[in-house]
Amino acid sequence: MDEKVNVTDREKTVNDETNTDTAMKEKLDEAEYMEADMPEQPEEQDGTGSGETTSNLPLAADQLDLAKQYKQMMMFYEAGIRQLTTKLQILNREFEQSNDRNPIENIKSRIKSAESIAKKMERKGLPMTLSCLTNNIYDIAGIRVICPFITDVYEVARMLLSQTDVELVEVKDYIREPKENGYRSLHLIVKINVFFSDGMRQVPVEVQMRTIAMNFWASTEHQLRYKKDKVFTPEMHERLKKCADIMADADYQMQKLAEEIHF
Ligand code: 0O2
Repeated sequence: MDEKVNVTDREKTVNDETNTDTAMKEKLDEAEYMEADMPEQPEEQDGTGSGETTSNLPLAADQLDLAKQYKQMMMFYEAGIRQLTTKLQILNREFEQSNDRNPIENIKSRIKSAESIAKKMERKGLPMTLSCLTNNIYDIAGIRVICPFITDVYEVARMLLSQTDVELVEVKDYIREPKENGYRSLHLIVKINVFFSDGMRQVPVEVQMRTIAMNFWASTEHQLRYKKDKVFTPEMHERLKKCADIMADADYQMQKLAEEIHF
């Protein structure tokens, strides 16, 4: 997570590995009263042959510290979601005022679960550190925006990205280029400025934008896919893809109707 805070404040942040390392070393130094929780270590495990015992295992206190930092980090992502949701709600309300209809049907948000984060980091071969997490995983905070028409998706995206405190990091346009299985959606990774007591942070948020029809397909497909004990045959994949194409055609027809009546 990008931070625009001064050097003194930076020392307090969750991203500072050096700080974490120092804290870890301090905890190791005062480990005496923690020994009850530690498994016995064989002698000379530091490989120096000095006969002194050292431990590289995390201590309960370190883990508590880490848990605290993780919680704080999640609070930053939560704040990013709130800020972005408010922006989208304001745009929706403003559009309604001038066009008598809403370009946003629904906004949903989620923080990625610790389990999903760990799986993703493993899949990407990333070490399980907080700094690695914040620097490489950009969909911890996620917002899903559902719009009636395809043009609404692009208009809401345009209005959002025109704001100076929203920085575009990445676009994946699965509407123009759908996934092989038929998945359609516009994915944006943005960084949003959020002010905290010690300064401003740029919080990354993944925004998935799609139509009601695209969302119907994605939500039902997701439910079917997560029945892990069931195997999908190629014929079933084909049928799912066909459903996605039907949804795409419905979107196209609705869009044409809207244009014909100058919606
Ligand atoms: P969840 O539970 O939604 O968080 P990258 O992040 O760039 O390294 P990734 O994760 O493959 O690579 O990115 P991509 O392709 O942009 O897809 C990320 C998210 O899009 C997924 O999140 C889904 O929410 C959604 N998505 C992508 N493909 C499909 C699909 O075929 N069907 C459905 N229903 N959703 C899809 P997660 O992390 O898988 O899960």
